[in-house]
Amino acid sequence: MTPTALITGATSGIGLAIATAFSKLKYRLILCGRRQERLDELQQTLSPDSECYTLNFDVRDRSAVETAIASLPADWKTIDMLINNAGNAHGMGPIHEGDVDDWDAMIDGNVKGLLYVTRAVSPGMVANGRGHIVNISSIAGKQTYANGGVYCASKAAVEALSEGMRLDLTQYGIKITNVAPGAVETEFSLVRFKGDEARAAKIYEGFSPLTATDIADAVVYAVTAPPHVTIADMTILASAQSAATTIHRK
Ligand code: NDP
Ligand code: 8X3
Repeated sequence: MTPTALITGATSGIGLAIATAFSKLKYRLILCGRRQERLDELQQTLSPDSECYTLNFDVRDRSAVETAIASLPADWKTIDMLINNAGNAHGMGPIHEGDVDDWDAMIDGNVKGLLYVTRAVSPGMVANGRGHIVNISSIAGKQTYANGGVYCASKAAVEALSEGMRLDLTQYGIKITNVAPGAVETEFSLVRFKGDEARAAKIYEGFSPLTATDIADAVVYAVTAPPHVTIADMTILASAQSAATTIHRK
C-alpha cells in the first residue's frame, strides 16, 4: 500500500524539499501551509509522481488545525508519516529588549503548533498500530546562542518532545525521528530578519551552507529504514560549521 505523509510547512525550504523527495518515492502527500498559491503550485508540480491533497492552516490556531485534519476525506485519513516541519525564527536580540510578539510567534508555532498537529494525527497512528513522526528541530535546540534564546528554547522543547513522543508511542509501533540541522539556506533568515534580504544573505556568506535537499535526503533515509530500525536522532551540519555559532568562513 502506498504510504501517506502529512508535511507541515511544505510551501518553502525544508518542507518543500521533503515533499519533492517523497514524491519521487510516489508517496501520497498531504501538503500543509498558509500560502495557498504555493500549495496549489506544488500540488501541480508533484502530481505527475504523487497524489496530493492540500490543507491550508496556521499551526498556531488550534481549532484551525483540528478542523483541517478532521476535514480530510475518508481515503486521506490514514496517515503513515507526519513531518512536523513548520516553524521559523522571528527576530534576534537580547532578552531584555525582546519583542514579545516575536516570542509568541516562535513558542506558539514551533512548540504549540507542533503539538496541535501531533495531537490531531497521532491517535490514528495509535489505532493503526503503526506510524512515523519526524520532528524538525535544530542545532539551536542543542546549543543556546546569544540573542536567540527564545528560538533556541522553542527548539529545545522540540528535542524534549521527540523524546517524550518516543517514550509514549513506541509501544504502538510508531517511530520517532528527531532531525537537528545547522545552517540551511532557505527563507528561514529572510523570515527571521523580517524581509531584510542583505542581512539574510550574510548568514550564508563565505561557506557552503546545507541545502534543503540535504535535509530531505536524511529524512528519506530515516523513513525508509527497515521496520526493525529507528533513526532516533540526526544532527546535520554544513562541513564548515562546528557548533551553532561557529562557522569557518573563507
Ligand atoms: P522556511 O521559512 O523556508 O519555511 C518555513 C515553512 O514553515 C514554510 O513552509 C511556512 O509556510 C511554514 N510555517 C511557518 N510558520 C507557520 C505557521 N504558523 N503555520 C503554518 N505553517 C507555517 O524555513 P525552513 O525550511 O528553513 O524551516 C523549516 C523548519 O526547519 C523550521 O522548523 C525551522 O525552525 C527548521 N530549521 C531550519 C534551519 C535553517 O537553517 N533553515 C536549521 C534548523 C532547523 P507558510 O508561510 O506558507 O505557512
Ligand atoms: C536554524 C539554525 O543556527 O540559525 O535553526 O538557529 S540557527
